Amino acid sequence: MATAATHQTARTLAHDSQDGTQAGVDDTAAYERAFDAAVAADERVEPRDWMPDAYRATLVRQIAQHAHSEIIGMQPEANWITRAPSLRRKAILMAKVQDEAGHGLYLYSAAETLGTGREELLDKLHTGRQKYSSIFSYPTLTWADVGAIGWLVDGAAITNQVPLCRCSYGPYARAMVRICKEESFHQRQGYELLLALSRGTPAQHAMAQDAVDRWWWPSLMMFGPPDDESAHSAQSMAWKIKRHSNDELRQRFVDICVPQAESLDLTLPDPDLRWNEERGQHDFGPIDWTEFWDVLKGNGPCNEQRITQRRRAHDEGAWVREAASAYAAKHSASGAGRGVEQA
Ligand code: FAQ
Repeated sequence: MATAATHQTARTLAHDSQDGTQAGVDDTAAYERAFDAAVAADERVEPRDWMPDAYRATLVRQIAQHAHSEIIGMQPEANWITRAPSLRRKAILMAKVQDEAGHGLYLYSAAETLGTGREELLDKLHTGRQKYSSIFSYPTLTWADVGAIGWLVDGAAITNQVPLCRCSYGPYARAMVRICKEESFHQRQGYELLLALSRGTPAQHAMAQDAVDRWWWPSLMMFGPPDDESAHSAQSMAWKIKRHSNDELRQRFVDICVPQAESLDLTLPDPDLRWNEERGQHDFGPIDWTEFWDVLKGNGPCNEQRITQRRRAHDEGAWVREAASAYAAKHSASGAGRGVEQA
């Protein structure tokens, strides 16, 4: 049986070979076997290791979509920063929105380790060639939506992303550890916000209920299409990029939310939601997949607004990127100078 050290040797050899001569057919087959064995043994694949082109492309696709979701996801909540009802709520919301920018940064950096730069990925987002999560094409109509996003959207994100901490690709898995810690704080602030509204005046309770009514079904859609329509799940699970199927994670999320909704004294808007003794899980009603695919095509209530705002922010930030590049160039030139003097 091949040991971890053997896999590593083959993968390192593959890396050396990539640096120099073209790998032959026999070499490629050996690298593939070493890669498969490493994944089977739950070893992490690192940027300098040999990996199949399709594995690399799948990771870039998923990580890019994830990164885009984080930065587009800043918009619906940022919509309420100026109207937060207290200084405490404003400070919390600003910190949360800044965290999302940070998550985007970790994820674009993880994609860069696969050889795809941030500029290229942003260009694909801005020109509609890459997606962001369907959930961020819905509007935030009231202050309670900030609570519903924290409780449901961050809750769904954690359910989906905790298993990604064990993703086979090292840089993505490590980025997810930090992201999940922060998402956990985000989820709690949303829950606490909704609890305050739910225990407030009848009008506040109604506002919280209305937000949950609007965000529940789109949150379930976040997990992606049903397993039998999920184009990438089987291969991504074989590569241990994904550890669970879309439907498994969606079910886990429903089971987590039901008792939390009871504690919040809010109702989940699904007449078919009930405990199934036999399955030991909740049954829930049908999801409107037509709506999901329509949002993915760009026809959600806010798709256009989100991308227009993103492009504007990118254009307005051009001077920051130019200044940072000029500073880095100057710094590296003066750093090299210092190196010469010291030598
Ligand atoms: N929205 O074959 P599958 C957050 C696409 S972060 C849009 O099942 P896969 C934090 C999919 O790309 C939220 N598109 O795909 C936050 C594929 O299209 P393609 C984002 C979707 O990749 C909170 C096609 O459908 N999280 O919320 C969606 O195996 C609050 C077929 O689907 C992540 O990205 C969707 N919901 O599984 C920020 C987590 N679902 O590429 C701010 C990482 C599917 O062939 C505020 N990603 N599609 O054209 C994943 O875990 C996976 O990519 C899935 C989809 C599970 C999302």
